[in-house]
Amino acid sequence: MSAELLDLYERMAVIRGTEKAAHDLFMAGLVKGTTHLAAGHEAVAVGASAALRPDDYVFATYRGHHHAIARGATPEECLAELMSRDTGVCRGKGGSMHLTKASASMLGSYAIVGAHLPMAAGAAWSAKLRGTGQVAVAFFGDGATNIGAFHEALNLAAVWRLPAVFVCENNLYMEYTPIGTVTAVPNPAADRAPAYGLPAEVIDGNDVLVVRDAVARAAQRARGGGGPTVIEARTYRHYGHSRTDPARYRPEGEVAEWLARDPLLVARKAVGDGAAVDAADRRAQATVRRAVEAARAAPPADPAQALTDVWADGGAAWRT
Ligand SMILES: Cc1ncc(C[n+]2csc(CCOP(=O)(O)OP(=O)(O)O)c2C)c(N)n1
Ligand SMILES: [Mg+2]
Repeated sequence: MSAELLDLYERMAVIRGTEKAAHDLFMAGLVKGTTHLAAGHEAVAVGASAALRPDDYVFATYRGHHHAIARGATPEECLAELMSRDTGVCRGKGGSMHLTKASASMLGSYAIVGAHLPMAAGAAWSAKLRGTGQVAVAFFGDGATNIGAFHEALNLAAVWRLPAVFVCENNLYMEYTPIGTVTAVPNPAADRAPAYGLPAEVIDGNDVLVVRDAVARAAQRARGGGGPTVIEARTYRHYGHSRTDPARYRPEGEVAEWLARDPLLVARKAVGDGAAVDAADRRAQATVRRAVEAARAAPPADPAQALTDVWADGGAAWRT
């Protein structure tokens, strides 16, 4: 049994539990605003983080709780943020769609589809200019590949040979629309990469080790001056698009097929020691239970904090 794989399993189990808690808190009316849950996508976040340096920059979408936690935001900070509590990762200012923790190089989640891809290119450019060896990773959905900003970011990153990694979480849907019905190529991210002279691979996004290895290869290439890589990780969301969407537009057979390839099940089989995995599950559940209790007990966001830690007054320390 690999200790590393068991650790990755537990990290995924913590995210899964946090997403379930976020869903339950939303249904109880305790979440302000919306939620886009990433249950089912855990292997992408945990596998990628396992391949990155702590100071590598990460940018994610509104479906980004898993990336924030994988980078080091605690479940408590995230749930408190969803509930607009003072202990939230952005002290209640961001909510579910804007989880940012600069001290963990989690440079945010973004609600505008595709908007963060050029930002990730900018972060990669800054790393290149400063010669730090950092890479910038942008996670985005399949739908984002039909947005102009995706193409602009890939082009510029290719021209300037930026240390960037573009990771598409292809969950087959953009909101309620199957991506295949609105896209000219079968692999929405990977098939566009050659237009910019970039290498690409389509991988099993539900296998944490496959993701780790693909991101490690891309990051190594980027750090060595080889430029950006596009990775298309095929995965599936277990909940609907957002809020209370029951996702009835998805064929039953398709859902069953993907649930059978749940990233936690895949990792459980690979660990091969049921007792060790059960113990990891219990630890993860306890972590999430404590996080829910702490977030529920936390004081509301303080209006006096509304203008702190934003760009205008945040200083430049986060950039170093
Ligand atoms: C520029 C822009 N257009 C439309 C929307 C509305 N919108 C929010 S999520 C979404 C679907 C995006 O799908 P995808 O990129 O596949 O990400 P997923 O939600 O599947 O993770 C859309 C169209 C938006 N937020 N921004
Ligand atoms: Mg999608």
